[in-house]
Amino acid sequence: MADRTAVLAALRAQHIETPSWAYGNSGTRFKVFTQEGVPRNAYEKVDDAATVHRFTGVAPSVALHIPWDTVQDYADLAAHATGQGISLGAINPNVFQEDDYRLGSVCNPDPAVRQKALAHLLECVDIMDATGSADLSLWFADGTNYPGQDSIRARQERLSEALRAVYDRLGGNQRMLLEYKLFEPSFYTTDVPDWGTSYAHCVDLGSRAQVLVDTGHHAPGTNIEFIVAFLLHRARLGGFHFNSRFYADDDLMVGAADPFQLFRIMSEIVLGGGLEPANGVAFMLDQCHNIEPKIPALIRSVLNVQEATAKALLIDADALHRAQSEGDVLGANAVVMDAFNTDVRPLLAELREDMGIDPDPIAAYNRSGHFDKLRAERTGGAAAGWGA
Ligand code: PSV
Ligand code: MN
Ligand code: MN
Repeated sequence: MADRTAVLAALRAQHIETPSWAYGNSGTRFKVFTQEGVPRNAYEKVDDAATVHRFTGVAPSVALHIPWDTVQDYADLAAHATGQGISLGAINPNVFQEDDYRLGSVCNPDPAVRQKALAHLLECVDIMDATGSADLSLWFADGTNYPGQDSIRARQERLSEALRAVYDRLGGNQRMLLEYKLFEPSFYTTDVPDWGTSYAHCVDLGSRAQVLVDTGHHAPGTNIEFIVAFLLHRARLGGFHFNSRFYADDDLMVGAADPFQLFRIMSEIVLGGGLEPANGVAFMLDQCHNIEPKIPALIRSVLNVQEATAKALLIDADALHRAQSEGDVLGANAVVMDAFNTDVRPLLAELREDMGIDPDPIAAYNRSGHFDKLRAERTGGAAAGWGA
């Protein structure tokens, strides 16, 4: 059996970062739904992330999206976060929401547009210097809609050039995470469509360029845990954007659509040493809560990651290795399934009591009256950016 004390210690040490944009109003291209009590600015988004941390104990940082979270003084925002018991996490530049980016950002055929996009990416590294953030999290909407629209090869050259300029600007302890996405908003080609493209660019750049796996960015049926195992083995797994999907980039709560897939991913992480802080795997959420209340949805999501991690930690690694080396197919599979089928809720309740927080974070949040306070205080909440 896995050592109980070690399992509890690993769970206590795990950090799950929430995204600022999940706290604001959001929707689909059909409708942005407004909710009561949502944050009106970056400071209030930080406050909500701190609330999620207070009730879960394992979500001590919040990712920012620039310019959605633009403030006058980023060091002041970082100090505000510290005062709330959390820190500012990954910085996510936005090079997809201006008319200039119709044909792309850093891959655009127009050098002036490429220059504008690059300037924004570099500005985001300046922001990282002020916030103390370690990770620049890059997602490009770049691609084409029609065969012949642009040269696939030329676009790769332009991408390399921009990434190199940004990489060379990073400070010694800063990293670049390069996210891939199969399609959308481009439907014919996407300039970073898959982990292989991201990996190749990262290898060209250097060890501080790492692949970011957004779980919603794959074709249906993709074996995401294989990608995770491969990247971890090659020391190129920078982190995750967790969410779940039924069809495409649904950005629903992680673990809601396929808890078994989340467990399989976390199993590869645990077995490959990816929970060790030294390996630098960032566990981040990238979700939108269009129809459900946001803070409890984020608490639920953090708990879902934690439950999958706990089950993965319960895998009896010795028994698994023994079965694997003996070629015992059914035995090896049974070890993994035993862990998945374990109810870890009592273990996690015990962990939370040890940490001095309520064993049932959602019930505790609902009892706290916090939402009534937000509803009364905050009027005219901000859109996350997606619907702005
Ligand atoms: C768009 O697909 C996206 O969901 C990417 O996953 C980014 O990480 C996120 O938006 C924030 O820019
Ligand atoms: Mn993402
Ligand atoms: Mn996405």
